[in-house]
Amino acid sequence: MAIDRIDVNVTSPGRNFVTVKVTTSDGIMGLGDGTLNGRELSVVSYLRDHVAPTLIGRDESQIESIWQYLYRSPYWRRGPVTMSAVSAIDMALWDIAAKKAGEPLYKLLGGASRSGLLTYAHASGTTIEKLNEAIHGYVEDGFRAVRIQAGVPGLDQIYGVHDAAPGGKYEYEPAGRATAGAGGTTMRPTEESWDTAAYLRHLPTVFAGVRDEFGTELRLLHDGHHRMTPIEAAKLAKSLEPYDPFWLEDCTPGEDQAVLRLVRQHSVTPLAIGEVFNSVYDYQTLITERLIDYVRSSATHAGGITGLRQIMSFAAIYGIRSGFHGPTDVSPVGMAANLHLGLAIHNFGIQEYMPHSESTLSVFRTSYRFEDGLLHPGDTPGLGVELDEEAAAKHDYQPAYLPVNRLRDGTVHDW
Ligand code: EZ4
Ligand code: CO
Repeated sequence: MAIDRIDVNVTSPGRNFVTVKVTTSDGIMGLGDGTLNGRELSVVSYLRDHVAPTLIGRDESQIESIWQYLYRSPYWRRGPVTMSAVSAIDMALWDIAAKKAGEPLYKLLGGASRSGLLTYAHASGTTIEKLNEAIHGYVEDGFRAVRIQAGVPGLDQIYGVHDAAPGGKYEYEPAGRATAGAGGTTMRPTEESWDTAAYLRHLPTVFAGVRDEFGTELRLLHDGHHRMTPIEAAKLAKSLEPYDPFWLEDCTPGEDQAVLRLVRQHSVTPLAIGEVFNSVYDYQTLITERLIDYVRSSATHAGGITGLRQIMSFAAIYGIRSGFHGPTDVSPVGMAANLHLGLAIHNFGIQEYMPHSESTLSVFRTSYRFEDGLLHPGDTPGLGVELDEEAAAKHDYQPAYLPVNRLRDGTVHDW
């Protein structure tokens, strides 16, 4: 059989999503996620203009061969736009293969290595009290791990920090949507102010406040969002040690792999990096020198099931585990891909889970489930996600950008 059609769906139920639909000559349909937050339409063009025409008529069961073709044929290897497009096609082909086998995808990946996936939620609050309130909600829901982000006295809005609605959960979407300005103002990323010294002083007190309230058992994670210099990162990692963090994520911009040596020299706090990476080469130094403990990539940005499995096989040899990226900008299709792979691989660590909004879930119907702190991809053949195209068509694309971080002196800061 062969690939007959490739369609690209763009929808915006609360936030933007790019979904590929591959249809085979015998009428089987597979879905893949190619959502690249803030750069969605570049991936749409890449898929429609440069990928779809080259794949029509190919044998859809040759997943590895097609992956290698898409990786090598542009000449310009890697990069987030290319690899998000590769991810979308790869996921759709795996979805088709599993549907044809009549099995949930994880069974084609070697079968389940565990009964469910340890999962962490996002708790945040502008104050320690509000943060603790949010954590209580997640603990009551069964979560055994939470990522904690808190406001810093003297700083205004901080990336990833938002108080939960009363009685509700954290539904924070970091990408700001365009507001219709008079005469059609151009949408720009907002600029948020930042002060690393204040953050470094404050964060250990946040961890202390949470440990006081919840004791030692609950796993606590924290995301530094690439905001520190190497020595600042080392200082933070060291100062969090008494509170036994599960991990410190993105303490420095991950592309400068060698600086993690410095952080390692100073601290035993476990480190996680990789949500902005898109290939195994981005991890070469980090993995071979065991500079991280968890791989943060997602199937959506690291080349689909095939690309992410390649990274995890490499990591396995060095005893490094998964901590796949699962924010709301990874669509339910991408989330399902993460879950199937996570259930199958031996070096699974933890899965991030930021549940999608009701609006998103009315467009994407999922079969994955959360029970007793664990996620499971479900047993529907394939990835187990359906796209309701009629519902999707009601949500037009809206430009939205992530904010940019600036130090108080106005310098653009990395994150
Ligand atoms: O900033 O997915 O760990 N999770 C994160 C996310 C990312 C967004 C970027 O699109 O850091 O909130
Ligand atoms: Co992150």
